[in-house]
Amino acid sequence: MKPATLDPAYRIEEIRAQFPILRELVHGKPLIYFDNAATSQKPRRVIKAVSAYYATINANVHRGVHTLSNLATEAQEAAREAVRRHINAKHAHEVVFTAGTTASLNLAAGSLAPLLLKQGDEVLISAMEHHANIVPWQLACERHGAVLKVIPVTEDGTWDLAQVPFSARTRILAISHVSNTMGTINPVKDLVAAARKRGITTVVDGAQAIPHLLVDVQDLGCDLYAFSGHKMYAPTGIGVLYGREELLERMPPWQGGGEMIDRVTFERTTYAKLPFKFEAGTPHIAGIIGLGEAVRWMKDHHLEAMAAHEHALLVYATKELLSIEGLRIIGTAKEKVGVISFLIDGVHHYDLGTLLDQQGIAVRTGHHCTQPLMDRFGISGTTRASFAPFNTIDEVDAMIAATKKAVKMLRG
Ligand code: 7TS
Repeated sequence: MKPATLDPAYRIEEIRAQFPILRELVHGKPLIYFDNAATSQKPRRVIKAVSAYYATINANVHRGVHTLSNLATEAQEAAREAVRRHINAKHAHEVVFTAGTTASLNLAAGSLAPLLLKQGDEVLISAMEHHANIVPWQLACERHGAVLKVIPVTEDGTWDLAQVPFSARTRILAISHVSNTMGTINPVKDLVAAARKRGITTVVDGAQAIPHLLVDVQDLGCDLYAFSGHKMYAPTGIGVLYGREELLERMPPWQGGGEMIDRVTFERTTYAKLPFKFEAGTPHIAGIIGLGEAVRWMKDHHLEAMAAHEHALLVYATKELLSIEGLRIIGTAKEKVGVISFLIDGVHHYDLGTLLDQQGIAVRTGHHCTQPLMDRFGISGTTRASFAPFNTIDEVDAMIAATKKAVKMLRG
């Protein structure tokens, strides 16, 4: 039975035609790619934009007076403006390019800590954070004698809002918008508002939200918002740290080097204006241009329509998976993106992942860089399927059939 929620107006074949990788075979089978939360596939437009940069305007940016350098600079800054519009930042200089979410969060922690943290102060995160939103804060706390506090997670995989350990010493709140392991869409706006009332600086890890939700940083009200290009159809090695202008102005630079300075002497260096103060060295120009094109692609193909399609796949896959005896889903919140983590009695996730791969089906297995969340549920890992706009009901059916077959085999 196909679900009635699949929109017949959604032009899935047109979307699929834009992803060259979908023509690849894996173990002789057509690729079924359900590992989109790890990294998304790239539409042809993005691949073309990257190669066109190298083939026609490759030069360093913000440096030369020569034509190519000016063209590369224009293309880079047009991408910054595209990203600004996409997340509704007030100013383009509030968009800082980094190497990815991990780099953005390290920048945030590395720069905010000396500004805000003193002995005995507290940084508040949640129990569902990716390691990239745990370890940088741990390092910062260790350096400054601060303490890491954690918002607990309920059985269905949401924040326990009755137990948010705000205190008079909380200086920073760093939380994910969407859980990479469970797909939970968190009530970020409410928690950010509560934190800001207390004068707490707020940092949001948007790595898993940005591919699926229309993110409006002004509406969310957060101070900093981090994300990666490669999870939103852009190349690897490029990401963003959005920052509210007033805060970015106050934050000290994180890395030093070329292009982030105003004037250097051996006695004293003054820094460039935003965003360049935080962009030391030659940037990933091709990646930035690819990110700009990915943002335009998402707009042209209506992110909301794509997200609605992913949601229909989520509802269908959840129902079908639950028909497998002994299967348990980790993360059953009402508000979710198209991510399902599951466990099956008597079946190791690694074995299941390997057998699915033999059928051409790519899923992720393991702890998903959320070991404390695994500890919370008393498990070592899960199998995770994560959906994209090009996935189909037939592909979900193939995964269910392959899973049932694998379960039979593994249980003997
Ligand atoms: N934060 C979240 C919520 C993530 O999901 C990830 C990557 C990161 C931070 C780090 O992003 P990076 O681009 O700097 O690596 N998450 C995953 C995942 O779920 N499977 O592979 C990578």
